[in-house]
Amino acid sequence: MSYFNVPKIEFEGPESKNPFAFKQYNPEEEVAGKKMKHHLRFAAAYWHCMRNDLSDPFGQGTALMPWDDGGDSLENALRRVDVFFEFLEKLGLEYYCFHDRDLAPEMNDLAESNRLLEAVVEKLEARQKETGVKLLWGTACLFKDRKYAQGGATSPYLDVYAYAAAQVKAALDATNRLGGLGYTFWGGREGYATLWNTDMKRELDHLAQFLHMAVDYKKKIGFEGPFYIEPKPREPTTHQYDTDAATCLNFLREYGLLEHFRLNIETNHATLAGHSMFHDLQVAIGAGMLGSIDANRGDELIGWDTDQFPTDIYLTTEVMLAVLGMGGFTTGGLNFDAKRRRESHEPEDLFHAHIGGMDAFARGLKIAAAIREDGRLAEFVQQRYASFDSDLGRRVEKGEATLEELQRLALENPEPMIPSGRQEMLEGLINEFI
Ligand code: XLS
Ligand code: NI
Ligand code: NI
Repeated sequence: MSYFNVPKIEFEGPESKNPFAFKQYNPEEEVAGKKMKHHLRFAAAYWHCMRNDLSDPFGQGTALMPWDDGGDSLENALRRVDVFFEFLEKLGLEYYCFHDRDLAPEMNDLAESNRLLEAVVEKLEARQKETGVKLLWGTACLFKDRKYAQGGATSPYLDVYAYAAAQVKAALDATNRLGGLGYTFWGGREGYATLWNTDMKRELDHLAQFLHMAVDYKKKIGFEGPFYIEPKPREPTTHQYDTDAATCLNFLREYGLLEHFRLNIETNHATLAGHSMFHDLQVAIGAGMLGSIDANRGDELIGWDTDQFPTDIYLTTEVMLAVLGMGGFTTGGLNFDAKRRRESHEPEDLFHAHIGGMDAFARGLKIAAAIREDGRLAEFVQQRYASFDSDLGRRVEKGEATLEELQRLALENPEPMIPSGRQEMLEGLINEFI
């Protein structure tokens, strides 16, 4: 039984005009000492591929999903697994990510919801074994249901908090059973709509305790993957507590959670926070805390999380420069947390979207590797800071220098002449490779 009238997607090279072929992504090709597929570790998002009907706040869903009867039956949920695995296999995607509620519906009764989830997980486990596909991360959806309107782990109401905890417990069990490489917390509703009704300090304390309980449970069941926090500044809340990488790092440090977490950085969330993706990646990497990436992009003209497929070569180059710079992913990967435009409603558009994203990242990888190999960019940056390689500079960096010593240098050289930052030259240099 085949659900997509699409061939297996193969690499045909840059000259190919076949829309159902990779032009850049050649999984087995070596770049910088490693196969492309091992650098990129692409994952598909179950929610966007299988559950996103492409509705928006002004209009109904447009996506054609002939395999889906729209109902809450287990049968329908199980059929989606087969559709998804056909999709993964045809694209050669080796990883995926899910929310509990993407896999199985939320029923009015928690025990029943759990039972359905377990049944789908059983099937996923079998399909993973059969195909070698792996789970990059799982997560619990603590934002869709109406009970979460005022938060899950930051809800003012203990019964909602308990329900959220129960959902995370079940989602952790599912992730563990499926050999998930990580587990993500995205706090979609963990924030506020107005401060007039909000005790922010108390909510943050509750959130931290929630995460501590999750850490305890993870140890108890022997789940070895890292926990990821996925920053985002707003939407759906007015203010989301996990605003950006720096804010998350501070929160984790303040509450003694740092060692159990890493960050999952998403492009469109970084830009919503007023940063570039390159910036938030560097904040995370600088702290040794980048775990994984949600690969997408926003639109300069639209101020929300449009979750578009990444096709901008500058963006993918920057991302891959950052990833190569940190020595590559360990447990993480590039999860396409991206959806087709509402106008791209046919099943084959799922393929065009992922092919475009995968090719864009393959190019970004090759360009980033070439820039590193060339060495001029890194050399320039290193030279820029070379005065700190002096004896006094080293002492500053080690925390051994004093204001008096620095004053001596300042008196000897009271009007420093600084060299150019050469931004335009470097932008030209990058363009040599793009
Ligand atoms: C929404 C988030 C979400 C997380 C997983 O903006 O990106 O999809 O990745 O809950
Ligand atoms: Ni995401
Ligand atoms: Ni997002």
